[in-house]
Amino acid sequence: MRDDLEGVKWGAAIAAYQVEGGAASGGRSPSIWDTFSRKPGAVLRGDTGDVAAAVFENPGPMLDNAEWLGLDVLRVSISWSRLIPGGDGEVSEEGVAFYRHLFGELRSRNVTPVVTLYHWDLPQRLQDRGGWSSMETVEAFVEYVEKAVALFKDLVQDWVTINEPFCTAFHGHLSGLHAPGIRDEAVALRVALMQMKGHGDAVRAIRRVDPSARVGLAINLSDLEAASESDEDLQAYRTADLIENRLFLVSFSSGRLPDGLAEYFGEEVIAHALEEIDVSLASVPLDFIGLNYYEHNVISASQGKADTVVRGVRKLPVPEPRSANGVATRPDGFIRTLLRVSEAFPGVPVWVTENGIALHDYLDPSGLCNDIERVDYLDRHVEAVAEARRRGVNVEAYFHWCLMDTFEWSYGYQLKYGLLYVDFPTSRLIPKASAHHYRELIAQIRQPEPKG
Ligand code: BGP
Repeated sequence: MRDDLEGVKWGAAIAAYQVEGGAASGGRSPSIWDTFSRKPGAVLRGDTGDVAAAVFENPGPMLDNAEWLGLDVLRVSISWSRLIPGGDGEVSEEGVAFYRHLFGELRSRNVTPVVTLYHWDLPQRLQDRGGWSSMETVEAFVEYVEKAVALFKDLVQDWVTINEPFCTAFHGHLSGLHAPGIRDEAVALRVALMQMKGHGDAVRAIRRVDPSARVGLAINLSDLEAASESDEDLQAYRTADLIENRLFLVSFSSGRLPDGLAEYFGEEVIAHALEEIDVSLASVPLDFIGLNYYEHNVISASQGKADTVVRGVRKLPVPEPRSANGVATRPDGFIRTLLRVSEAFPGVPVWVTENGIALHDYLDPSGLCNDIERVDYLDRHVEAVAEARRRGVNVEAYFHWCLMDTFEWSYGYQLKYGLLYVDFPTSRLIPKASAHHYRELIAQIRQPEPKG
């Protein structure tokens, strides 16, 4: 056993819309991603999650692979529109049966399910009534959360309320890169704050229904750096940090909006976004804070191609090593971000709810996927976890994104993050070199130190 990693739980993550498929099966109603992926130009090549990795139809191979890997934990999400097809109201028995089977089978394989309640797939019916900018959605979310926890509390102890509220707010409602594809800055800020309300209310609801549950949230933070010491670049860096990081880090941890927001959005937009919302209620005691870490960015004042979300900012192209979608591989940024999140949430254990690298993976002529870049990435990021722990960060769990290749949102099926290669036409799963490596790594870390 490596002392510096002792007790860390090793896992992987997936999300419902990205792997389940069965979009029209089992009584499921459309989510905003079903609608969005059909909009011409929204997703690369018009790909959709209709079939994805066919986990709804046949979860067995995924479950067997999670066991074979020796995972302690698997982070999955519930498709809200599979469980409650109307968005609110009646629960679908077929939806309940699917998730009871999934969670029960994981447990029987000694893999503990960690369940995300909202991973971006809002029922379309709620979007039609205003989506996340309407209080109806927040209320429906809390009702859905209460039902889900009551239905599954005998099988699930660990809940993540919302995945990456930044992306839902600013990619779903400003850059338009994600569903529902709205482009309106004021709406994006409103949605950010509505999710803060939704999170706080959901945590309280979970504790009411199951006082022994463990509850957290998954925020994505980027490690940012100013391109130069010039006033313009430093200002751009501060603005990017405000919108991408501090808006969420400060609000969720301290219950107040970070300074600088009024200067950026204007008083009127903020006042509207805050209607019926008390930000102090977003800061609730958590059992863990989930961090999704992918990005390190160098920020300059915008000249040329501007950022799709933050005004006046440009993210410079990064040098190698980088992912297939141009994201820098920076374990040092991971360490800094782990330190930052644990300072913001003193005493709260940190769970790395996602971390991984996109590659253009393929099967070679021998039928193998030799993803050596991911093997290296895993080694360096697991080392970063160890280093952060040595520096006092209580990292309790690490979930690699992703257990398997997925429908990767607006990148469709082109980008691959999986430890398991998915042959999409047959939904066959083939462990990549990184899966074999992760399996050995986990086994080695668990191995008692030889005596003597
Ligand atoms: C996170 C999402 C995941 C997955 C991952 C890929 O934002 O929670 O569902 O899509 O990102 O990262 P990227 O956005 O870099 O493609």
